[in-house]
Amino acid sequence: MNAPVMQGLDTVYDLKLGTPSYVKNAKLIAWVADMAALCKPAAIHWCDGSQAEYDALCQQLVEAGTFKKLNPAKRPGSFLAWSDPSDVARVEDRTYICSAKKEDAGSTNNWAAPAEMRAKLQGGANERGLFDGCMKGRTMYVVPFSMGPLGSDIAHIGIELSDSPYVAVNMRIMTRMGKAVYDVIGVEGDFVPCVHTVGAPLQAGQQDVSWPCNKTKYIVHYPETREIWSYGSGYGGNALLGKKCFALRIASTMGRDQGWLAEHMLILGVTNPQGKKYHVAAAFPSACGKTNFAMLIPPAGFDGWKVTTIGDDIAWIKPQADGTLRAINPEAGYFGVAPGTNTLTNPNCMASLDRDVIYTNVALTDDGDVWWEGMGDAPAHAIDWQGKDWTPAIAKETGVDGKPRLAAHPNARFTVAATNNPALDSAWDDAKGVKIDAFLFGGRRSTTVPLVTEARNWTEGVYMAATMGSETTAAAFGAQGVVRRDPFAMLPFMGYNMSDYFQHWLNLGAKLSASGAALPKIFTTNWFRKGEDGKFVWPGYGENMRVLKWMIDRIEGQAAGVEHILGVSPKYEELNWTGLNFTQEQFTNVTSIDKAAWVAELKLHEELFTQLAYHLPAELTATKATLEQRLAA
Ligand code: SAT
Ligand code: MN
Repeated sequence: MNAPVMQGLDTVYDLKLGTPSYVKNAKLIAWVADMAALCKPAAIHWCDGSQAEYDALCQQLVEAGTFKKLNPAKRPGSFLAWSDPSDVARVEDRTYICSAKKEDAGSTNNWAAPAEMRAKLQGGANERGLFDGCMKGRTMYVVPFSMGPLGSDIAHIGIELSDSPYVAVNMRIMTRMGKAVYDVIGVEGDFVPCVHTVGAPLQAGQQDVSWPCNKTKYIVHYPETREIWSYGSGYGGNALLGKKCFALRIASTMGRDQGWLAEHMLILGVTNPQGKKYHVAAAFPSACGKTNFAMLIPPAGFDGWKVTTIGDDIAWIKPQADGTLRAINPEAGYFGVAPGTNTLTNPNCMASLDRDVIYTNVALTDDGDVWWEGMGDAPAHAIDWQGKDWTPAIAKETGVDGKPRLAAHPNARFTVAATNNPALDSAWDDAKGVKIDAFLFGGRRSTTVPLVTEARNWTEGVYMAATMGSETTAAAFGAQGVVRRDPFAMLPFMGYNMSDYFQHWLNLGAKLSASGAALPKIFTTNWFRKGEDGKFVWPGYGENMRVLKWMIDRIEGQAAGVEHILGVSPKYEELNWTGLNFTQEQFTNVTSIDKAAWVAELKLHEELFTQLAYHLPAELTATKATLEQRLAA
């Protein structure tokens, strides 16, 4: 198996696989040989996940010009990468769910027939595939990773083949990556195969660019065979295939088939002064403050309260025999949005970013440090994320639409290990996961949606999550600030038919209540209502603790709330206002329900339901009818 001679389309190809002796998985070895034959890399590197390997790859990235080593006195162990200006976010219009049947991908996903897509990517009778020879002149990294604590019943294994050393080092931070994974899969164990290429083969003697990528991009998922194929992008969610591709799109289909949930949710622990601990899983669309909420520091007036992070982006949740739901964070690091992060909005995050960080698309200061908009005082001079001189004056002169030119891309990111987080929960790596007490769904809405609402029951909670809307952000290519429906904050990450997913949630609720267990409560929040001056009314960030505490009071039966058309919201006096000057009038501003706006909102729900008509659960249509009756009354 070790020295196959591979017949490519245009050359005879001879490459030693160099499989390490500790790799014993037959399916893996055969697959790597097949993929090497297809992609034709110049070499294969089996990652062991060691610190020495990480350091060597970072050094290699520095030499290639992809990484700049930051000033070790300011940011020890840290690097900065600037991407190609065209490769800065997820590409939703290039993302495909290639299920055997189109209706199983559903109307919210791009679909192509698997055979057609395979011909395009791998090649067909008369067609040369995009992956054919795509890694020429490059090294193929074999990246073994566990999503979730190694060996946990809730965890799953993936192997990513990538020609990007940037991907290899990011994956080491974002997942449990390395040799130990081979022990978990042993000789016969299963894994999710993930193939990634930047799609920029190198000719002999050709000088490489610092961020290779291709104008053509394909982010492809085959749910039935649980495979991921990614072509042409080196960036985040397009290239770190453990994250959205596996942990959400592929895992959601595994969850559908096996009875569990893969969700775009943070998981936090909140401990009251008496030492009682609760766990909340919360879904927000990308770039809506999930990382901030997961690392929240309780404000004045909350002495003795503690918030700890289990995860900041993704939750895998499995029902247990006793009717409870237990959740793990499948990731091991954070790939967070830098702009807007500072010592006021997220002190724990800023502390996490002191050392051993990979920054992407932030600005480089003259003293070898990083800067981004919203970090604090602007430097007198910096090099922006596109490598150009930047000063506050230049930014003003060269800005567009009266807005200064940005030093950091609005979707600039940091990659950092969870273990850097001072608020990391002691159970974050617990193989058993944590018990979920409440779910929270929050969109970004300038109007209409109140600060916090508790659903009356599981079905109404599923309805609220299913019809959630949010204004778009820089995390994906396309227009920003437009309201779009984002069911469960999963719209870009759903691996199957959205209506089947709603049904899966309803079924799970029914199954759990049949076992007699108390279901987790479901809440919706909106931190983003704006006043007539166009400014956010709710202060957000650490102050969100006030809302979190009310939710816990509800769990404990200690707050009556007020019932309204949508559910139950707090009375002004039910929130602890110590240390914050927030008037009854401001509170009304963020909690009021404008009937006319809700009549219009329900029309948008109707549009969504029309789009999702295939397999739409009858319970949701009935819930909508009930809401309409309440509105009309
Ligand atoms: O680029 S990622 O998909 O990894 C981050 C995000 O958009 O939430
Ligand atoms: Mn996310």
